[in-house]
Amino acid sequence: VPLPGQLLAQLIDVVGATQVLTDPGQLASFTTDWSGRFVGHTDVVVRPSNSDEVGAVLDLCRGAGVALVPQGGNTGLVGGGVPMHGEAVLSLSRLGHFELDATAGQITVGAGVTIGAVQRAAAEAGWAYGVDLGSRDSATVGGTVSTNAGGLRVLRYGDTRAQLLGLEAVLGTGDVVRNVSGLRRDNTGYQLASLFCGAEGTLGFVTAACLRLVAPSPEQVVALVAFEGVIEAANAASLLRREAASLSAVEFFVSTGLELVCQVMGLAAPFAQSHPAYLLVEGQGQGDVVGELAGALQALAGVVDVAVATETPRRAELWRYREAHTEAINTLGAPHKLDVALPPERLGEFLRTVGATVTESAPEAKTWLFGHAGDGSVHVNLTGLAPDDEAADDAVLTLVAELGGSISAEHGIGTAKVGWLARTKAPGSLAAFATLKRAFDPDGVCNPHVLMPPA
Ligand code: 2HG
Ligand code: ZN
Repeated sequence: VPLPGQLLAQLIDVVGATQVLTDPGQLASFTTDWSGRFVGHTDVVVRPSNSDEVGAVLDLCRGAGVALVPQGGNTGLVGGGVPMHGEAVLSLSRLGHFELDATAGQITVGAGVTIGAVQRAAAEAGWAYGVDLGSRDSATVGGTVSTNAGGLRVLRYGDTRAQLLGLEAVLGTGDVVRNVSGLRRDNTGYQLASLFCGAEGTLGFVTAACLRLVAPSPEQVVALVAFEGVIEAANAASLLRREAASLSAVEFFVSTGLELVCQVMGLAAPFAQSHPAYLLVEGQGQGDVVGELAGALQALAGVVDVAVATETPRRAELWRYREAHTEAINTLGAPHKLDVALPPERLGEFLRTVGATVTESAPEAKTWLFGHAGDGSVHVNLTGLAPDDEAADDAVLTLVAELGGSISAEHGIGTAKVGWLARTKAPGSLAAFATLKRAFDPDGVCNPHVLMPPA
């Protein structure tokens, strides 16, 4: 659908000519996602600077029957923030409002503020923010709220929903939900903030959020633990949770991923020998985190080698073996990215069999496994596939559903997994989703191809 001519002029009236982009050169970075797999197209990117402007842009687009895709840091990885069907792009990166309450331990920020900026502001005020992820300096508050991003410390602090004390959002109806006062206890009816968290921009657009901060952790330790097999590593991931109260992360990877990371990043291998599976285990707190972690590691079976770090640079080096997976895998060509969850007692079985499942359905594909094993979630990256060849994705997600897991543990559904949502969601839940969508976005202009097919 071509953009109605007068719409551009009206959008310029609201946000100014410099914030309505139509030049193809300027549009390119908004139409391709970070991984390179999702390549969309659009006629216009609109960049409002506050929630009133967001509301006005939404009103104009609704009136003209033009759908909008909201975009933050464009690091979502499942095609939820790129205009795959020619939608207009609503870039929220200019919403930079910032307000920290050091007494209450909370921060109210605009949707465009990055997670890294929240972390740094929290640290300066003697607090910390519980969510951390590799894309911290690109990913924004609006995007992480809308996708309910998890990241590296879900095990300890929960996902983004668990940090959310309040929210401001413009609904598809034009109504504005504004509750960023952030009282810790507010038990007064429907939790609209929670509803917007994970809605992926399908009900309206998050413009600001109030987030809880947590106590800082002056004592930190990281151990890289090598295992004789993936089953042993998976069992250990589950057991560790009850062995150390200061446990803050348990991340998994295997020998092929580690070798690729070392080769692409030019890093020395952590151990003299290669091992089948690894856990990066982190403890954080204000007490004897080293002693606690040492005790916890002794309780594990199948450990063949351990490297421990307490000093910041060495801890960062060990983390890099895990965090650099995403970047290293992207050098092999745009991967297919799945982020699945399994019940803890099925995780080992999944990790052991998923590679063969992929090979059966797509012999040319290569499987990369890494992720947040401490909370039962794992990233399955597939390389060597055409962007739209979904046979291997289907095989993996079918296995996940058979094992009682979830087709998305942390990145959300986006456009990538719409076709599989019904595998693990019952008809009653899907009907309730559709009812909410109709009520909040009756004209279907808010990210209409994401999460569910358009009505
Ligand atoms: C991570 O855990 C991110 O590093 C990205 O969620 C996962 O690249 C991926 O598939
Ligand atoms: Zn992840």
